[in-house]
Amino acid sequence: AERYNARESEPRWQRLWDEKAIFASKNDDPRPKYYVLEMFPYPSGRIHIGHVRNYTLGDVLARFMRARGYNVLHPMGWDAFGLPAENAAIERKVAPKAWTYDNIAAMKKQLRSIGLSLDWSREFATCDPSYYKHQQKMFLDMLRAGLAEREKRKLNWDPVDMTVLANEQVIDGRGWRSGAVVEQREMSQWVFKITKYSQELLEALDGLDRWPDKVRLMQRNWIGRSEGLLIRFALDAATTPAGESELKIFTTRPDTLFGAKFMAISADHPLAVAAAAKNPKLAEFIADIKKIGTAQSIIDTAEKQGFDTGIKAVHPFDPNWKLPVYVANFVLMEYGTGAIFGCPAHDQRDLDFVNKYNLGNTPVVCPEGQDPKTFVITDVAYDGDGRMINSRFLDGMTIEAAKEEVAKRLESEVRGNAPVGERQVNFRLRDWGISRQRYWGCPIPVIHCPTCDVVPVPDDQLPVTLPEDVSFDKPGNALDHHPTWKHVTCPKCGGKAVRETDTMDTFVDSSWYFARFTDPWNETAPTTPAVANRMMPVDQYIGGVEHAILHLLYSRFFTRAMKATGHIDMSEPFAGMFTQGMVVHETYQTADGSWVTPAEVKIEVGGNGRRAVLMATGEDVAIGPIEKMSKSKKNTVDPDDIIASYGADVARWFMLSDSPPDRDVIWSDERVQGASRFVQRLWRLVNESAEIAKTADTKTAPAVRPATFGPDALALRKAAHGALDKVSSGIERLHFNVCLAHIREFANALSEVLAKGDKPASDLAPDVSWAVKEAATILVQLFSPMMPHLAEECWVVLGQTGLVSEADWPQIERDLLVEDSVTLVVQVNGKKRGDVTVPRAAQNADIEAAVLALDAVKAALGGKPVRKVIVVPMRIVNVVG
Ligand code: ANZ
Ligand code: ZN
Repeated sequence: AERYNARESEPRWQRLWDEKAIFASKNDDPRPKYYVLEMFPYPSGRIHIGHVRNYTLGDVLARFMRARGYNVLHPMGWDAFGLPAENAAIERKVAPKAWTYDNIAAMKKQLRSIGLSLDWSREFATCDPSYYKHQQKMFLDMLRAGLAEREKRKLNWDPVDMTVLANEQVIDGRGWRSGAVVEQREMSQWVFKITKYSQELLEALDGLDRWPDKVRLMQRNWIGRSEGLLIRFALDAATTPAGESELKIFTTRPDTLFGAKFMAISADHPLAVAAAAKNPKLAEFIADIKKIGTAQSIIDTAEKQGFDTGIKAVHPFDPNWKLPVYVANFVLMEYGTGAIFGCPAHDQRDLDFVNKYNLGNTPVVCPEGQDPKTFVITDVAYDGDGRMINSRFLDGMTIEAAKEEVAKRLESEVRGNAPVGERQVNFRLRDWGISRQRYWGCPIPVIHCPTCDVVPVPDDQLPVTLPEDVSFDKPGNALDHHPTWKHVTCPKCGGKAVRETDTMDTFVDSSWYFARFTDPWNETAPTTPAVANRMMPVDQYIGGVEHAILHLLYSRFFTRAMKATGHIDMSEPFAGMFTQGMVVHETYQTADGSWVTPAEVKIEVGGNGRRAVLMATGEDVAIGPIEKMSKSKKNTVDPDDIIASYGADVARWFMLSDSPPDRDVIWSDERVQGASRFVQRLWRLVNESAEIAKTADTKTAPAVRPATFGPDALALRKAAHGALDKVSSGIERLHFNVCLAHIREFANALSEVLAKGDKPASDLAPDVSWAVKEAATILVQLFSPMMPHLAEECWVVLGQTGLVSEADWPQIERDLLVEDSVTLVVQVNGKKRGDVTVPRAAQNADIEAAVLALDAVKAALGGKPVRKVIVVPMRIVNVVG
């Protein structure tokens, strides 16, 4: 046969699949559904190799489940709002809309070239008014249901992108996109009340047993539930500004109360503000520490600093015990009550603090086996288990018992009508601020009226569409600068009013697109609940671990909000979640330090290992570490180039074969070439098999299955059905690299049969010819999810009708999976001496003979005669001497 020509074949099959629309799924299909979804792309302009991996993983599963008889839903769309479109408008003077849709067209063409089994009939972009119209409707539903609110709060302001960011979007104190140091500003904004579901979002994680543990753990930590005690400390009147009389703190360690050395409050705490009003030095200190920002990570790493306000707090168990109140840079206003008591012996931050200000420490928990008299803390706080010491009535108790005792006593102690202590559960999770001061996003459908305040846009006036005649001459929000767009009449009173010019965080767009895919044709509602309830949840969602918190948590919340407002009847959108690894590559750097792309470099393998040479000049380049592909290090490969030189199937096969899907895969040209050679090998193998099968059909063997199979045919059939079994269960578990190894092994077994002796193929026994055709057919079906184009071409060669993409998955003949031989344990006088492997059908006499011939048995008998041999079928042989 001629070489397989992917460049000619791949587009041809892609066109045919398209014309026949074989991947379109129907909502009234009576078969069980299976919903496979990969995180939809942002239309940046080009597909990168990470996308190819992501979509290939999903495609293998989709094709497999389709062959298994499921009504597979495998849609694709575009996460199309966002800042880059505005940046393009500023830099290149193209309209964000035109830029976005051009990119979509280009990327769609690229996606098609990968041969994905996608249902394009459901495609949409989140910037389509026909999509965001429903998002606006749901916003209004959520407003009515109390799940959306307007709130004034201190916000993270990104001074470069000129927008507010959610806490989740601030990484190490910087904007997740711009990298600029984030500032704090007090502003009004719209929030989604995700905290109403804190407990539920946490608990339901237990049921998501097809999610990676690490993702569930990250969500758990993000939600951050802690059980503790709220304690009202009285303030010593003589030292306290007028109007203030107590300080409320939140602690998870009430057991450590007798180790308290100081109190600390946030710079934003009202008591700090009151004290600063009378103390300019304190005011100056507060202004200073506010400069570093209040992001958690900054606070965790910054040096602990405090300022003694002079105020004293009274210990709740001892009216004569006064504790100094500091303003400290490591206490956050946003958590708990914005105030703490510090117990330095058992909290590292507190210890660093007292060591700096010479406040001392008293250990109150002593580790088991340690003498309390010699137990001292110097630089390292002890946060482990132990017994209470130096703690009056708590002494000798466990931590748990002491916590309980303190809680009980303070709960029942009343000061001024209220208990001094109160048990409380706190969550780190904050409500989701969704207002963005940006043009290219979904408009928030409300109107601000000077008389009526906030007025929702009436349903029949949706969508509120974005104006297209916008200018980006000034920084900030182009919607706000638009001459006419925001000026409207109030729907309630008819007076002059203005539209909300903030748009929604683009994470809102991606929080429900999976539900929209179930019926994107519905013009009047976001979903058709009966359809959404049948097609959801997504059975297998696949995407990067970078979305483990934000996108996945928002989607879980939004699905609950849709449930509360009647758009769907379930809480969890993703039954199965898979986080794929990245595609990584070596880096190359010339002597002058500039990065060069893999395409410019030739790798030479010689005696001294691998060497990289710049092809243009012949100069040596340094091989740097393997890193995530990035533009800055130029270590990227372009999917278009790969597909043009090797074909999509090779790229798919390589990425599936080289490492488990959840790990990083190292892109290597050498190994891609290996995959390419394997494609040609399969092609030859199938062609040779087809030749034999032809002979079998027409000359020596009947087309029907032979009644019996000889040992050679049987061995091949066992290899085929064994591979079928292993690959089938492997795909279900996304163990693709293992599946590919089984396919290779099976291809080898088939090759060996074809290569046996130098007999012409027509001389193969009829049962063997029949088995060869069966094996080749199974082989093609096994690799068809991974290399669908090659598989279609091979399907034709094998004389099969229809498309392999539409064929049913082969039936496994289970009796072929039974092993031929059994291994029995051999004992002499009850003691194990070894084992013996015999044919499954062996008679006892044969087994006895085999056992007695074993050297280990002879040695154990030491020349003594054998009295008896007992065979326990399939398990043990005991020789009695
Ligand atoms: C006394 C104490 C003693 C504490 C001890 C810890 C160890 P989680 O588990 O994260 O909820 N804390 C409370 N509010 C805070 C705030 N706004 N900013 C900074 N820290 C704050 O942490 C609860 C613990 O974090 C609380 O328990 C409090 O310190 C501190 F040996 O109280 B603890
Ligand atoms: Zn009005």
